[in-house]
Amino acid sequence: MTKQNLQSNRKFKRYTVTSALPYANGPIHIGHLAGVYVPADIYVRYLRLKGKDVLFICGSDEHGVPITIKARNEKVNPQKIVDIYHKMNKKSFEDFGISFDIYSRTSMDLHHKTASDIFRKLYDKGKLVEQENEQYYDEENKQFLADRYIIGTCPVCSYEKAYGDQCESCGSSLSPNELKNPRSMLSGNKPVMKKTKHWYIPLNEYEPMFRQWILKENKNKWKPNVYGQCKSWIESGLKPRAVTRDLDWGVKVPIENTEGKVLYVWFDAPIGYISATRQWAELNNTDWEPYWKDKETKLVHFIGKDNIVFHCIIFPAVLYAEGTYILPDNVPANEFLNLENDKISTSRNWAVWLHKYLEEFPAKQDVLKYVLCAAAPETKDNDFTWKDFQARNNNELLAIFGNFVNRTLVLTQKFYDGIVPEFCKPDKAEKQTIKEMTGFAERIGKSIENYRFREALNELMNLARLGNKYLTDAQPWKIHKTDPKRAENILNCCLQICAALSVLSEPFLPFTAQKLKKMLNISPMKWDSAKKEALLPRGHKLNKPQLLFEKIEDKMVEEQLKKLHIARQENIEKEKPNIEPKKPNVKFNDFTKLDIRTATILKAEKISKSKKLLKIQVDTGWDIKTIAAGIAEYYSPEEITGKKIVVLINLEPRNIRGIVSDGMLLMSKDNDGKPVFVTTEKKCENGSQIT
Ligand code: B3M
Ligand code: ZN
Repeated sequence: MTKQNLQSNRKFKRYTVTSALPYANGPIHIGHLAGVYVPADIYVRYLRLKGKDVLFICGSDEHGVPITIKARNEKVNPQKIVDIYHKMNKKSFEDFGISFDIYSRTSMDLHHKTASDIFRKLYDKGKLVEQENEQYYDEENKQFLADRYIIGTCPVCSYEKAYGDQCESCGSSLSPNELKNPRSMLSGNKPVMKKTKHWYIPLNEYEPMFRQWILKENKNKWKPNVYGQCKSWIESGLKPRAVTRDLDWGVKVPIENTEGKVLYVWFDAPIGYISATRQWAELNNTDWEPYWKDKETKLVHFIGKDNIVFHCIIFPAVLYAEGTYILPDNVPANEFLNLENDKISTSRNWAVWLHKYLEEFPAKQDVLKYVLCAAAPETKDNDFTWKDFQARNNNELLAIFGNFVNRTLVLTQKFYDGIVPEFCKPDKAEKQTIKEMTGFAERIGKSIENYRFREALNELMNLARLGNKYLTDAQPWKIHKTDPKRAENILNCCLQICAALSVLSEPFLPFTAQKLKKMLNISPMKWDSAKKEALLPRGHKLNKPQLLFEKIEDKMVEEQLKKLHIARQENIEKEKPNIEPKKPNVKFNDFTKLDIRTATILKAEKISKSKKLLKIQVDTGWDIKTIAAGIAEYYSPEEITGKKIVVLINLEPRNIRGIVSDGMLLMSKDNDGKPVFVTTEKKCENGSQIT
């Protein structure tokens, strides 16, 4: 990232740091962590070590159509879905060491009140535009259809299961009336167009404000990827944005006669940061407003790139229109993290789930946090691989950081019985090393303040490299008999570096920092104490050393990759419940015994004693056959006469209800379960072989 987005040195009284509220309809995965929560936690932990007043906010985003769809698929109430994942995600974050001050939720009453109060204030101030337009309506369910509840044929690629807002096959973003043959996901019926009223925030009216606030004031302060997205949104012309929806799950619209309408999820969700702050203030018996209304507060939103417009344009427009809130000082959005060179996908189960990782590696939170920070998609999409995870653990954490600390502490135990030795008349090497050590706190801090966390982490590792190299070069174990004074100076110097590491690693490796402080027998220190030349006084008693990291073997990597592929395969089968499970493999020779031909239906007739059967005569090119087919409930004899079909012609004849059926039509089922004929893409002569 260029040095252009240097943050101003303005001092703030307090910091409100938010991180995107994950939808409570699924677990947290490494993409969420790398994109949002790891950088946010590093930033907050650093600010706390600098003695700042910081409030770190998160919680579950519990409204929105994806949750209602999942609830519908699982035939439960949406509240049941959000209760499961709110609890799971809250615990995962806690176990992983993401240090929120509160993990709230938008289904709580206080949020409904906060969001509807803000909406109502905008409504009363005349800041919302009322518009009536036509929307798709499901007459059977007496419900307007949100975009995701409408499926149809994509106008771009003809994919038959495109959603009303997006085609997942070709990625086109769509609007419902562009879909061919639109169907309701609720009833399967064709929806009708019906008038409905909604409220809009006229973003276009705030264009001058955005041009000043973003395009001028934040041009060199916000990350280029964020600034660029906002710029194109503003330049393309801001339009009124709907802030209500026809849905029965969400924050009710606080206006008379709006039954069945709720606030648009992206109107209410960011207000969830505010309601979470109110909840935190109530729990801590303090005032919430300074964190959202005092200009001396620095507001920072940590999000992924898909949320930029909501946090830089829509939510600020709402707060600006409300009139008493501050706007974000920065929105350092990250790009996306891929997994093993493929997009992370919940639906395809292509992910490393945080709760699963914590089950398998209960004591390796810091390793994952380290790797996700080192591979963070700060300026472009990046890739997580288990090989890289193993390499960074073994070659960096273990071989540099862990190895340096362990050798220093073991040698101090061995030569000085775990007591910090004297440090007098140091050599040039010691003086130089200590001087260099004192410069890291400032550099790492600057990188963090500029949201360059990969750079900050690398600088932390440079401190460990400094110690590791100095110890290896100085070799105190060789001279401690011949030059005991020098050996004392060397180990004292190394111990000071270990102490500096215990302070400066806390934002990145909190569990390791805690362990290291325990071994050094020191209590938590402020960030700037690492600028001092001596953190550990002579004579200070150390505790017994223990290993900070352990080697990760190839076997672990192989196991994880295998799990990933199996999980994806299982998910494909699970995700398509109406897909018959695959039959056991057959040998090629078995297949070649089947004689499958193109054919034409010459004649069809109902059978008196059966509702299901039709007696069909087909010309197979080889002969004329009679076949009994169970399709009478779906097709009339007239409509199938003359149809080109495909037939298995060497099936042993069977007697079906008095008919000697001599062959089998090949058929499938459409999305509604109706039998459909298999046929060839182009017209073929009767008798053409299917191979
Ligand atoms: N629930 C998460 C997402 O888009 C969305 C963030 C809300 S932050 C207010 O992945
Ligand atoms: Zn498409």
